[in-house]
Amino acid sequence: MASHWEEFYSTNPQPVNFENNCTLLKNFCESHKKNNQRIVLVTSGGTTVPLEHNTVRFVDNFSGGLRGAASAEYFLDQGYSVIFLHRFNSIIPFTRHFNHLKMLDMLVLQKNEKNVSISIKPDSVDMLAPILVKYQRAQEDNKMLYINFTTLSDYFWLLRACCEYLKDIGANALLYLAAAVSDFFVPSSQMATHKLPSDGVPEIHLQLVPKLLVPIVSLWVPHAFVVSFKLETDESVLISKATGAIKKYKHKLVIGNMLHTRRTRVVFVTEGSNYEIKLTEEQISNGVEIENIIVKNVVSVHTKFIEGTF
Ligand code: 9Z3
Repeated sequence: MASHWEEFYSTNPQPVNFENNCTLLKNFCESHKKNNQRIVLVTSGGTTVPLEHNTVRFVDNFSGGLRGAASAEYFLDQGYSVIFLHRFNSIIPFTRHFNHLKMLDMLVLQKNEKNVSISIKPDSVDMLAPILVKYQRAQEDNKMLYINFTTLSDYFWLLRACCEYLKDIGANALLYLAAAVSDFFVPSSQMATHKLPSDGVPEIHLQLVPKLLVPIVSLWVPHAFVVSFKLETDESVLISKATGAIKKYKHKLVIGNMLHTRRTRVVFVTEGSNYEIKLTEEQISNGVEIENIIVKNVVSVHTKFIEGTF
């Protein structure tokens, strides 16, 4: 009998552009494997679950993608190559510093009868320059691959493809699963073809999404270091749920966070122990991002894992 996750793949078609993304992933992993380079897969942003095949309505998962985008930058700082598997139009590394109108506010337009030119305001150069340096270095050294998804099904297909190419990287591969993945979905066979009529209360039957951590850890990348995130809104269940995930899926580390305090506090949960990372008032006022500390801690345990001491 096909497992729950196998059935998901057999009933949900590949996303458009899938083959092209596989080629990008293959080339990226092969080129970094040659240099014995560590590669991190950062997943980021929320998945959508369509309610209609011709989708007008969908159920979205909470996540703007800041955790993933900031972490991807800090992994680059730590020398990792990064596959950034993110929700289309969510927050992405580098440009996150100039979201919305900020970028336009940094520009000056000069115009005369003959020419139009654009330059950066002198007081913005100090902010832009170090980010531009990092971005350009990552581009030149081919250190960051951007792949995007929208629906839960896109995410499933692309995550499995990432694992297929990361398998050869062995213990140098790190999976950092920060995306907010829906727990419920409408199976393709039960989904309405057209926009749900609004002349009555719709009956929508959601089913449980298969847990991909099962095949990830046991089949797809059995030698990689796998870190998942756990999001809760009830503090009293955070540690027990995170510990439960470690026991159930047998991966190495769960990072627990609460919806309203996720920017300043997380809990690292491993088998048999847990510890908290909390920003101090001073760190917060100095603009320290918790992802910087999370990534340093994750890199340190990944190193131990590679050395066989974790
Ligand atoms: C997280 O817990 C992330 O830290 C956040 C980041 C989504 C809270 P933002 O994008 O937020 O920076 O605003 N991600 C995992 C969420 C999730 O769906 N986890 C599943 C669960 O909790 C397990 S994989 O059951």
